[in-house]
Amino acid sequence: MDLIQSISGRQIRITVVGLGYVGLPLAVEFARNGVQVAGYEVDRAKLERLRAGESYIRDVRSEDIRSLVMDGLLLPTSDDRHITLSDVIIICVHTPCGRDNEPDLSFILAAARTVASRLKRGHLVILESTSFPGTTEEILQPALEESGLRAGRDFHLAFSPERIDPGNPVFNVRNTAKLVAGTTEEATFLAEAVYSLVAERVVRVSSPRVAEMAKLFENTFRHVNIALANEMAQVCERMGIDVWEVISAAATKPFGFMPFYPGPGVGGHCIPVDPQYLLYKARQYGCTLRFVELANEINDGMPGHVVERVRASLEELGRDLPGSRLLVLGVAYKKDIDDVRESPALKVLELLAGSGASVQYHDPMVPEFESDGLALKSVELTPETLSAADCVIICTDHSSLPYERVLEHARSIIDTRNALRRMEDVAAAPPSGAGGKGVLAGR
Ligand code: SAJ
Repeated sequence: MDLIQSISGRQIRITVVGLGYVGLPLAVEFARNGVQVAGYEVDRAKLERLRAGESYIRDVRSEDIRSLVMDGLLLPTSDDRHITLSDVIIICVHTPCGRDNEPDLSFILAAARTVASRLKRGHLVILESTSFPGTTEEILQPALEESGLRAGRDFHLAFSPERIDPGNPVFNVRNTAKLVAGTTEEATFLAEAVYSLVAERVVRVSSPRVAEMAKLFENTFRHVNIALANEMAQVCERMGIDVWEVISAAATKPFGFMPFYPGPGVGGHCIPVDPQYLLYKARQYGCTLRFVELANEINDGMPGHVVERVRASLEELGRDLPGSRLLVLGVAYKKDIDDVRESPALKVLELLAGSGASVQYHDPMVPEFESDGLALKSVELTPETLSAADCVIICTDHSSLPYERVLEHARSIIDTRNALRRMEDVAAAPPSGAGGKGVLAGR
């Protein structure tokens, strides 16, 4: 049976390389659709948890892991021989930024070396990791061809950008359109057939470079528009206009507008990172992306702006930053998740601690963290903890935070996410902010 028939008949075996926030949901979705999946992962702690039937990704249920592992449809492994036994290999390793905000492709290259060592004729290899245009054909392909096999002749190679949105209760692997592009027509066709097993809509594009660029454009679009919202917040603050009301008013326009919101900065493994991959490649072609450079400047400057708002708020209490007692609420990079990667809240804490303040944090989803020499544990959010703080700074608007209690006991609040206003009926809240407690929303 040839590969396309095996795919259509779900008779294929897939190895997903990398079981992080992208690879694990993808592996589970294929396994739930009756495909035998080997989840190749070098992190032994992750493998042990999966073998114990435990998920470490909030969007993946442990009961699904348990049943799929028990049914033999999902095999967590560090044995790369499973790659040879597979028909399709999907690489889902992360692509962070290294020094000087430059792309770090070391994880792709390590995965490529592993796959190349086990590559066989007829394999379909798909890269999902976000990277700059040309990565699939100029970086991954040569690394795989170290095997002596040639893409297009001996094995098939394609790119399909991941579109996982951690914590999104609506969009998932199944209902999010999947872009695919192979280095050959056949590779595109095969990749389309593979993803058709798990995604309702698969969209072919003409080349891996188009798919790579589309992904970067998606996230650069967010980065730039978040920066615009952050800049609007600063202008509205100076003009005494409520930026949150402005945005919700503008969002009543059913076309030609898409709301983005100010915050303490931009975190996560996508939005602050992906545009740097694009900028890096653009510069190699002798051009730049001023919007990305400006968005970097604005978004990276937001933690410092929050600190200035804290300083101003303390002044109203006759206090100064050195020696003040500050409490940050929420350190995850966005609401209702437990991930602190690139979180602006950590930068706010570092800056506040560096200014001589005594800092604490409470985050129900992040029991402790260590970042740039700052190691803290989440404190209990008691009335005493709140009233002991000279200022409370809401950096992440987790749904589970007790905002009523914060309003009741905090002496001063900087609400960078407008969480309090959303908590109260906006119609009843005074435009200056909820409760008149010096709540500086939208900073
Ligand atoms: N943020 C703002 N204002 C906004 C939106 C986001 O300050 O209006 C901040 C968030 O607080 C966070 C950062 O930006 O710190 C990133 O937020 P995000 O909502 O973009 O969340 P991510 O990083 O998980 O982005 C993912 C991305 N998914 C993929 O890359 C596959 C992105 O493409 C999605 O568009 C995004 O989720 C989403 O739509 O939520």
